[in-house]
Amino acid sequence: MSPTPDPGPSRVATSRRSGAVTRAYVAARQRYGAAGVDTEAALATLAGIPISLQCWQGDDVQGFEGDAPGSPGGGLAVTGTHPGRARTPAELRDDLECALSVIPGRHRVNLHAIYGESDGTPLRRDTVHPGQFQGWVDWARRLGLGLDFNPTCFAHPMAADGLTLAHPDRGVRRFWIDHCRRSRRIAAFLGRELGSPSVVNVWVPDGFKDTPADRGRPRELLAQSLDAVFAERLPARHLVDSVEPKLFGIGAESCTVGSHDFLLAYAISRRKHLCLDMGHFHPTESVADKLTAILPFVPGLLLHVSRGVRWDSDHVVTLNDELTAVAREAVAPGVLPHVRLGMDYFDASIDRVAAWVVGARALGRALLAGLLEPPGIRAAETRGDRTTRLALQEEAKGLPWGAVWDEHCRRHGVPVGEVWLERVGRHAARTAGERAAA
Ligand code: RNT
Ligand code: ZN
Repeated sequence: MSPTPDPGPSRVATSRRSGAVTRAYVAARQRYGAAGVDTEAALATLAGIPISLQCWQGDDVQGFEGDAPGSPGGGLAVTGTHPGRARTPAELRDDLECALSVIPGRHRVNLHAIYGESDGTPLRRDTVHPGQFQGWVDWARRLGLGLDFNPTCFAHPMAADGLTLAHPDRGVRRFWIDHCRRSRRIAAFLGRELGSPSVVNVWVPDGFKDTPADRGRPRELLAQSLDAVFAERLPARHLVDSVEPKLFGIGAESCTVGSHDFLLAYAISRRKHLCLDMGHFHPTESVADKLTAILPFVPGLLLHVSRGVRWDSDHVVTLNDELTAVAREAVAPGVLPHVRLGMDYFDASIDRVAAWVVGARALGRALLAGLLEPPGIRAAETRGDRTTRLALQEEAKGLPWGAVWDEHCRRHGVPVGEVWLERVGRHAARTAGERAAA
């Protein structure tokens, strides 16, 4: 008789823990069932929602052009001096893999044009091409990930005036139009190679520090430039075009050319996706309220899930009221198929891999909480019973959604609870030496 292999103490602890997770889930499933919620259906829906992880969190928005300045510019600012910044595509992918290994579900990665890899040709905005993203495609294919894309219209001498697509000089505009056109081709390449449409999101920092004398002409130019960017017809099954408005940026406090009103109107008139970045509005404005207000008039929405603190500070996303409210709106049955989710923040003050994980797990929890909303809340509203609606909304906050989230993590083979920190810590320890040496 062959001896039973000793599972070892940590294996035993894990399976005990796993049993506890399942028992808590079974109890939660019953509790939710009593409230009319099918937790299995919620978990199945959650498993099908991809989150696009922003590659730029891993290296403080520096990219691989080689001559990148310390700051990303364009009104963006990365703060913090935490060690361990990824400096090469291999390091960045290694870090992303670590983050993805502790985020439950099948997700995506969001690239910027500055993250290409030289294929013998120099990395330049005006010549960037699909071949420079072959390494990302190979990697994404191996991991079963989709890739999204962004032209990088900042951190460049041609953006030094704070104007790109809306610049009064035709040559400068042409430069950025070319860059954005090339970016669309790269996105189409990513979408075709990976069999999943790539969202190509155009954000330009164009704006004025002080009161402009003419707000009209730059907007006319931006519309013309965007029309030129989108003129080439590329297959919708390979890419999704999106434009991202913004309230203001540092050094562009008095007027943003691509303001919310302007790009909302542009997206509606040109049938483009609109990107709603949670840090791009007045702090008391509800981004959650915008989804159903805009969606009937555009083909879809891209959410840049972020956390502004006093301004568009791009703090790591946490499970706060705003996130819960946005996620609740995003998972509504008529909305979810038309919304794509991407993270957008960059924090260099803490471990960068942990920053990805904290934000993505927070968003996952928020989405799940939305999917687990008891139907009695809507029913009460339908019959005009506002008292019950309010009471049930409050009671729902105390339902055991945490146990359902833990089960989601268990089923997807990722650590339950804070155990993920150990894996990220080991990764940081493994990479610290080589990154400190350079
Ligand atoms: C800037 C926009 C934009 C960028 C990224 C790097 O305010 O939010 O989406 O953060 O493209
Ligand atoms: Zn954004």
